Amino acid sequence: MNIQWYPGHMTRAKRKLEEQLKWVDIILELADARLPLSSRNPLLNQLLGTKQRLLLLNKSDLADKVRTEQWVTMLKKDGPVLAISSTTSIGIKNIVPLLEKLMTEKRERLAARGVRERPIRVMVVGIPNIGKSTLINQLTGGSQAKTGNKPGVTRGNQWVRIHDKVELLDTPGMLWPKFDDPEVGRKLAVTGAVRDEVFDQEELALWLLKWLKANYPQDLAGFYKLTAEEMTEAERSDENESESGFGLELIGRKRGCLISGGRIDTFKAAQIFLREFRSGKIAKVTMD
Ligand SMILES: Nc1nc2c(ncn2[C@@H]2O[C@H](COP(=O)(O)OP(=O)(O)OP(=O)(O)O)[C@@H](O)[C@H]2O)c(=O)[nH]1
Ligand SMILES: [Mg+2]
Repeated sequence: MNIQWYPGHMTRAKRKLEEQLKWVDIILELADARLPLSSRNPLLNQLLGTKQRLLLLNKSDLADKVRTEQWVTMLKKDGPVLAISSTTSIGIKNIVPLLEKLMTEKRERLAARGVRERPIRVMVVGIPNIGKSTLINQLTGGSQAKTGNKPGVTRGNQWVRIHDKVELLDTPGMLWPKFDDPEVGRKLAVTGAVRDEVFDQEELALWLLKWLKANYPQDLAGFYKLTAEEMTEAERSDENESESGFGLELIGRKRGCLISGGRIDTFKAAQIFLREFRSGKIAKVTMD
């Protein structure tokens, strides 16, 4: 799938990242704990070269806890990893000590060359809306970095000092121009990394509904108080794609999305469903 929407500011962000890289000691890469594979930019390996990296699985409060632990264990084989949550402060206090540990060797090298001790320079990178600015505010205990519940909030790069030990560089979220696997695009869209205008919201919601039914059926049924009969009804709509929208009608009925003539506003139902999913209220999910 080729993404026609690769916004200009992301191209600029990429160039800027390459420029800033030489000033930076460590990269803090934020990925989504719900998508430990799909939310990592495949271009980063080329862009960052051999620069030290700490991987943070953020939004772990929204992910399947057991699966997150499994992912951390697996990903640790390639380098340091922490599961965190920037809004609930899970894992936050482990970040600075780990950065200092990772910096020890470089510090010693710099000291040997007579370079005066200076704060560790850390660049925070990751897909849009993953929580880079929120994390920076959490670490500084302030609100210096602008945040928002939609992709594309941070535009320029901004340095923020945590204390005398660490300086953080906030960067705009970056996606890559082409998703080889269309599933990756959908996963990124339902978790909020892609602007809503890019995908047809009803199609996306239907895809998610199907996915939840397959992977977290009890959570789905529990949240929308779906009877066994209603779950089967939703399944039938899967089998008959021409009647698609049926699953959304079910959600719409539960949420009172009515239009004249007693019909269901499936667009509104899709929006509500996606919003409820993103808030983590339906289920704590891991999609990779
Ligand atoms: N549930 C949950 N929400 C989070 C977490 N971290 C960030 N958020 C929310 O995610 C949204 C995006 O956060 P930002 O910090 O603006 O994201 P960003 O990565 O800076 O986004 P861009 O600047 O657009 O690239 C906000 O609504 C945050 O409150 C987390 O760990 N858990
Ligand atoms: Mg930001």
